[in-house]
Amino acid sequence: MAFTDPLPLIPSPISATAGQGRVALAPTATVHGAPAAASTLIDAVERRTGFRLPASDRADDAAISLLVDPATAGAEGYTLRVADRVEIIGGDEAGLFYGIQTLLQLLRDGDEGWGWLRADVADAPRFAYRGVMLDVTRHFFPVAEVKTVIDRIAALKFNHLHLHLTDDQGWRIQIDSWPLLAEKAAVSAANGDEGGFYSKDDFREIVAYAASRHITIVPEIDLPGHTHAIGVAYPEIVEAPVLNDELVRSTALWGQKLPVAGEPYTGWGVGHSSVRIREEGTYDFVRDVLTEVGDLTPGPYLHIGGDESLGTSAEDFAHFVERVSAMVIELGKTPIAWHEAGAVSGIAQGTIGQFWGGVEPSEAHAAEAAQFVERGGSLILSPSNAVYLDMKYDADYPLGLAWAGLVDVRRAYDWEPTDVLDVPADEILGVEGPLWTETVRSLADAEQLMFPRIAAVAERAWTPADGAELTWESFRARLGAMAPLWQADGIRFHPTSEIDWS
Ligand code: TNX
Repeated sequence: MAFTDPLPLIPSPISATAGQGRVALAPTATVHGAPAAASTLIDAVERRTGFRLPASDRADDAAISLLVDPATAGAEGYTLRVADRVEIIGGDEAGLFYGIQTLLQLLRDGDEGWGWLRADVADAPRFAYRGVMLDVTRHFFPVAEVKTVIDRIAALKFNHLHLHLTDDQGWRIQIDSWPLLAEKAAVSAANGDEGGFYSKDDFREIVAYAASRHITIVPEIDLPGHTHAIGVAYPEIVEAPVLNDELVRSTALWGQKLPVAGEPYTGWGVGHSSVRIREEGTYDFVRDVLTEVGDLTPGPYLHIGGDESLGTSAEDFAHFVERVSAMVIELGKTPIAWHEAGAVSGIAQGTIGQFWGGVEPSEAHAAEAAQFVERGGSLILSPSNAVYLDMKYDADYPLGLAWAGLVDVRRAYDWEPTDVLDVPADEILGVEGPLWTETVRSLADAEQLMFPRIAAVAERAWTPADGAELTWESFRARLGAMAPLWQADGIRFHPTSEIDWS
């Protein structure tokens, strides 16, 4: 990039001033800081350059010093100065971690070898919740692949990973009190792909790995719809499939079989399944599942789904959502639900809504979302025609769906969170980009759909609305400059022609 260009940073910081040129990075440059932060930096530099910077316990003459000082920056904030020495001061440990991520984007290879671009940065996030959702049901991602996703999103300063753990096509988490879920309900996935599930130790490993990168895991048990797989293990918990016109039509369109009670479902249809709302046994099941998942999860949230319950009457849906949202509160967690659950007036106070309508929503969707705020909850924004990472980039793109529209990088970037719904700005907890995986059959597929659009989601979630670099032209230039970093990390991004990749 030319000298007058913005510093190649995504998400763009609150303030960033470029200096003249680079500071060389010698393999002997010492790093001083708490062990966790120092090794985050040392390991990442090694992955990029092949050399391992030495740690030092001497603060005064370290080439790179990593500090925490709450007086310098607020929660998750940091300052970073790259001059003859490098100094990062986090407002807390997360802030220091984000400062290190920024520094890594300033690490560039050139004729004179490796060096940092000189910069002076002061930064903090706009939203407390910056999320990505991974649908591990339609396609199952083993633990190692989830860790890779965690590394990739942490580098963009996301702090939540929402795991969509259950759906019609498969159940992905071991539940000791209902052992047949792992044994029978986990074997399938969409398209006849291989299933799988996380044992409790697997899940703990994911939670711990995420925590070491300042990411909170948000587990979702999707209820009362999206529950066909439960019936493969425990038929007494679910109703017979509801074969509505839309399902029959779309299933025929995709050339797939209709769901059959008790058999694994591998199609893409939605809205055909429901747990038995009026049976007490259903609530024993749900309580056991939520208790075990809650016990595995140190984070504050339990996502209870609530989307597309098309086979459930409005009264039954309300009955279920009231009881289950209250159950989550009793378990000491904060419920999150997809925005349809906002229609339920008795939903537990403080439930957080996840909005998936468009950036210019229908009145019905907007009203459902606004209800969460009326009842003391806040909102996570996932507008489907901007941040759904499973939408096609363009009509010819082989992966993805198009029901919410085509989402090119500009579409993913050009929207403002506070303009979507008529709610006070401080009721927006944050932004999340979901990756549904009906068309995804490998981590490589997932990466292509995520990257580069996920960078747009990251910037919308992090950078304040009045940020000087918050324009499409600036973003486009900065995004192009990510290519060498992403290539070095082995990210198989979609090299869309919208961007001039450097
Ligand atoms: C809608 S939007 C769903 C998912 C699908 C997705 C595909 C929402 C909360 N649910 O069940 O996987 O569309 O794009």
